Amino acid sequence: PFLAPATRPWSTRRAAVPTPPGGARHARLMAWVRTIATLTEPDEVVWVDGSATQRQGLLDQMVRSGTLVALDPVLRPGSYLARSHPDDVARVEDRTFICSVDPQDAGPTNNWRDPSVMRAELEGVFAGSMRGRTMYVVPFSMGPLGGPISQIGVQVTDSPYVVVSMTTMTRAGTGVLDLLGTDGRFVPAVHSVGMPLVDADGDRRTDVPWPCHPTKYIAHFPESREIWSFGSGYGGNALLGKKCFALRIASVMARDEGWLAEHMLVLRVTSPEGRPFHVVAAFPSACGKTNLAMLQPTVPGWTVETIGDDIAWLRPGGPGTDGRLRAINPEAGFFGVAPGTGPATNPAAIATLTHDVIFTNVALTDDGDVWWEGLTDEPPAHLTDWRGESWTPGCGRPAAHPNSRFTVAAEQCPTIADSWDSPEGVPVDAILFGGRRATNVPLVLQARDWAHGVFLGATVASEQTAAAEGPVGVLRRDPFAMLPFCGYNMADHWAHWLRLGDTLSGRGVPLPAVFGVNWFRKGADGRYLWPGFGENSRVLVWALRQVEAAATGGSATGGSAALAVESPLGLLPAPGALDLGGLGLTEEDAAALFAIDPAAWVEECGQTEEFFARFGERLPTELAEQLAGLRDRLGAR
Ligand code: SAT
Ligand code: MN
Repeated sequence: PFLAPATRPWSTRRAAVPTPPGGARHARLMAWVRTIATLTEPDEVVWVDGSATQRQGLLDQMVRSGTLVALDPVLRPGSYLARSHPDDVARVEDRTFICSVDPQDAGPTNNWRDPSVMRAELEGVFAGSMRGRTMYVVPFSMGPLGGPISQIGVQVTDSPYVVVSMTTMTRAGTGVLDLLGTDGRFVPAVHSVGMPLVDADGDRRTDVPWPCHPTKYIAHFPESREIWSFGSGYGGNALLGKKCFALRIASVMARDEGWLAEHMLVLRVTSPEGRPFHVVAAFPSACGKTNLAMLQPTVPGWTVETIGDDIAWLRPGGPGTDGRLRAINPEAGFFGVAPGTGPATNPAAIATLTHDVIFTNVALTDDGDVWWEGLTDEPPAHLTDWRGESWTPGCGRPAAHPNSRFTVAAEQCPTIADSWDSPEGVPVDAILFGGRRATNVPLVLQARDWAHGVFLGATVASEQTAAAEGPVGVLRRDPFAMLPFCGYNMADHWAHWLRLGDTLSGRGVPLPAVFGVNWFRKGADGRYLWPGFGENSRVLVWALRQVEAAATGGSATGGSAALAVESPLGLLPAPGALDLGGLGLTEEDAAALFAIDPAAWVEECGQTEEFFARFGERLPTELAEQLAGLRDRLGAR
């Protein structure tokens, strides 16, 4: 139960909120910071200015306190290793709450909590939660400062690890306060690790390297655009600009304001003729988004550059533009999974990680460098594992946690596009949706039109693997790869996509082409049919040639040089139009990559119907029609 600050015995010290650099111009911001400081009772309040000096000071302080290990300055300059509490290693979906006034607005796929009940609960847990600690105030911009698609947030946190991570992952510091002026809009985000250093009797306790709390709250208030996060220091739970703001809260802002906040990578692809294309792609976790974002194409003459690897904000271009959908990467860094990242799978990521990286939960080598499964074929003879214990090959434990991460500035990536931080964003030519599907879904297909594309997005699923809970082979539905990230009713999200398409078409603005892709189809013998990684460029080339054909007036399916053929699922590459040569594929493999089994698809339509039924009347009729159309084409009606 909430204890009013005045009745708490330890509340004699109230932290003074210092004037931020540039002056206390924004009355609402100052009042909010004072309110949070009064509730959480830190020893001190510090404004994060974004300077290298302040950042280095925090890094040095964390080395002294044992939160960070400084890596060897020659092998890995400017880099550090953090080891988290063993129970604070991932997002906590069952403790992630959408606190909309109406439960229907959260929808059947989110954990809903009554906002007033949650507020009271949060006041209880945050009361005095920063005692003995410093409260940092981090003003940050998602997207280039002042850009037409960008948004501002302010996070308070008692974790220096979160501060330095936020200064890498977002544009943080005093420039954001200047932009906010006296009454600019910002999303307030409160974060505490939930382990005060002074107890109710006023006794101090010693800190631990990774403070956290067993009971976590990742709470979102979509109507008031607020975030409250308690008990965790892990990225997706604690770096509140990322999933909490840039996806859950931003998706609600986008719904209300006519734009999109999506779980998508952003690529710039240039053809041999020098024509640039921009592609966004949504994939669920563990489906290779970072690898595709940093893809090294194998198709001669084509180049691929990185713009973003996790989140895209898309907005119709304003006055003075052609009005097409434009995308930015709202982040400024990558928070990528380390295991499986190696010179063969993602050389650009390896080159990105040579300096100035914060690693979390990877293994430490005896000479002060890092290692994880997949970095090299053979592990070193001895390591310190992610828990800080001695490790030797064959000991039966992974050296790095499977969700161990790197945090690094986007501009360190050798394949980063010049336009990656363009404030206006880049025009979107193609949208890809994909999951991990051993069966049914072809390597690539194109949606017939926008509504069909929304249907492809709404029906994204990934097959359950043995590694996750639940029976193997069962489809986990992950519409738009947004299942854990949509801040409102998923069916309303589909309706919003349909509406946006209507709006743009109504203005005569061309819409991006939409494709479904699947790198993970397996043969009858259980082998992956497709080599993936750099060879995925072959699929991009086919898709973008389709985009080009449509733009030059050629029909996608017509004519003798047709690139595509009709199928019940959508447009497939015409024979020979997608180059499969030189990959060692047998003819059966090549056919199996695109095979459509009508009986299996009729079965899958039944599962889609069940899934759609969860949304009741909120399901847009267009999607029910798409499902009926698919059944018709399969001959199932
Ligand atoms: O949620 S995180 O950003 O920490 C990682 C992810 O799931 O993409
Ligand atoms: Mn993600």
